[in-house]
Amino acid sequence: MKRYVNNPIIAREDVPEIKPQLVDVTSVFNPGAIKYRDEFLLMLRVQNRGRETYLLTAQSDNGIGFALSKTIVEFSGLEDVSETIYHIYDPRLTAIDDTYYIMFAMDMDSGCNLGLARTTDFKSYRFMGIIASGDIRNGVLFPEKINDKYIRLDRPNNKPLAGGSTSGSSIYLSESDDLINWRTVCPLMSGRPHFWDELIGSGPPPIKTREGWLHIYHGIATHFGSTNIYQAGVVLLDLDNPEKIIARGKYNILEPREPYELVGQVPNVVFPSGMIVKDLEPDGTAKSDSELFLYYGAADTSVGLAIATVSELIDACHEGNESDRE
Ligand code: BMA
Repeated sequence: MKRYVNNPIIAREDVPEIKPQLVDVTSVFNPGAIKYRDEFLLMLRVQNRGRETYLLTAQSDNGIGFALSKTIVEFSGLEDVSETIYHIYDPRLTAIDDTYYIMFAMDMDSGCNLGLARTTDFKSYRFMGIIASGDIRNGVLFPEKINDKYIRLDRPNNKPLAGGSTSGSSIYLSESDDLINWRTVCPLMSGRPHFWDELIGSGPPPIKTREGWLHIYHGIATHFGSTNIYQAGVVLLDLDNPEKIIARGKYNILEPREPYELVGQVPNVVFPSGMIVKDLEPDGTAKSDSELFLYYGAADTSVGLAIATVSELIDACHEGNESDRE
């Protein structure tokens, strides 16, 4: 993908002062993204110097210059959760009809759970519940039901990382009738040991194209002595049966190269979390010649924008697997 020339598009200095929580903040990264009333909308993860996490929205008419809201996102209904919630972060946004769903990670004593909330106006937000517990994150909801079921991808954490934390080596597909109770259908794809995506997790929710569901995920190379390297890659899933992988790119499509990706709170990280396709067919399918904006966290410190066309990313799914198309 091509980086926007004036990256990062949002940095800590752009976060408005909201006293007492957000004053001279540390970082802003890993945004969810969605088109809302013809505008580009991001939901940003902001961290203050107490290492507390807050979510803020930002809006733009061109997807590049964003105005950040002066109000912190608050979810009604969270007060019903009896356990302490330390952080809510890495929101992924999905529109289904006129409702916008936000799926996020929740750090709690019981582990990292997956939570779901909804809004219709990006002013008031309703927490709907904890939809997976144990140790799981990177939950992303598909923008429509398939075979009458809601579908999500998620990533249980089970592999130890150098440094003591854990991460996952497989993305799973789950289904639900009501968005609250979910059933694991199958493991969808696994990390590829020794290569760029040894551990993996979903990025933004998949988008519908004529050729399949186009999905960007992150891959972590863990075999370098000093650091893990977070990169982005692509996979194409069957439209009617997303358990079926049509093609998975052999190469990453974005990797840490620029100083703001190489240096920061967590070095060597590009973490794709939001994606907006500019032009859609009347039925909501992405036009293949449309530009696609990918928003990503850079070094857990700022927000980068990378751009490609839909067809370039579909080609990238086949790259290195040329026999796929014969
Ligand atoms: C992942 C998550 C992300 C973070 C990334 C890089 O495990 O915690 O929120 O951006 O690590 O530190």
